[in-house]
Amino acid sequence: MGLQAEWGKDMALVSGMVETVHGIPVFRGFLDADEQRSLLSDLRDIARAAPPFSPITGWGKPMSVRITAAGRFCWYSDRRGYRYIEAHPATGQAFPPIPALALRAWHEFETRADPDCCLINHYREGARMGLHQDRDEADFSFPVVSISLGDPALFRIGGLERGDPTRSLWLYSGDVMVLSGENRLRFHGIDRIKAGESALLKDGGRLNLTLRRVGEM
Ligand code: MD3
Ligand code: FE
Repeated sequence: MGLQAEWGKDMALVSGMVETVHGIPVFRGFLDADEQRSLLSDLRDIARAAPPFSPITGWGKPMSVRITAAGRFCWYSDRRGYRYIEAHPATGQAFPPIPALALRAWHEFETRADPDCCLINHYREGARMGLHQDRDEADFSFPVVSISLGDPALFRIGGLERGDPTRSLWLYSGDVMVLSGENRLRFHGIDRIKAGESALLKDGGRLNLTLRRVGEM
């Protein structure tokens, strides 16, 4: 996991690939194939205990993305509006613990505290996520760490206002993106999924994990 440094005679070669968009680092292949399979197996257990659901938007329409979570908090929406919840809407149970591999990824970027939410978004073919800001968390000084698994997704990122110009990039299985500082409040969304590209998920599609701190310290 992470960036491999190879020490030569008088220099360090960094073999991990880092791209930036708007100054946001995207760590390509941060999780190798074995790590992706291992994380996926943890996510299957989580989905059994806390079945994914489609939140209902303020307009009364179900979202195309299915959501569940690990950790204390899960994002939720119904006709009354959106909020973070601490019990699964169907089972009434607390959400399962955050997978160790996801925690390890977070700790490569943030050591002040553990995340208290690992939101799990499941995109099937045709699913998308409209442009939005994530601003219902208590402390924006904590980053959001995103992990992509499965089929590629066309990610769009803009500025601090909805109408600001946007840029797009593809996120691939194993990629990790870190949103911190001024980037934490940028508008962003997922325009589409390129189905059938990755064999990681048995039925295809994409999973995205976002590690965050929702509550107060
Ligand atoms: C940029 N998820 O769950 S992850 C979300 O791929 C969400 O499922 C998308 O947006 C997905 O809220 C994008 C990357 C991401 C997450 C949070 C951000 C980008 C962000 C917060 C601020 C700016
Ligand atoms: Fe978001």
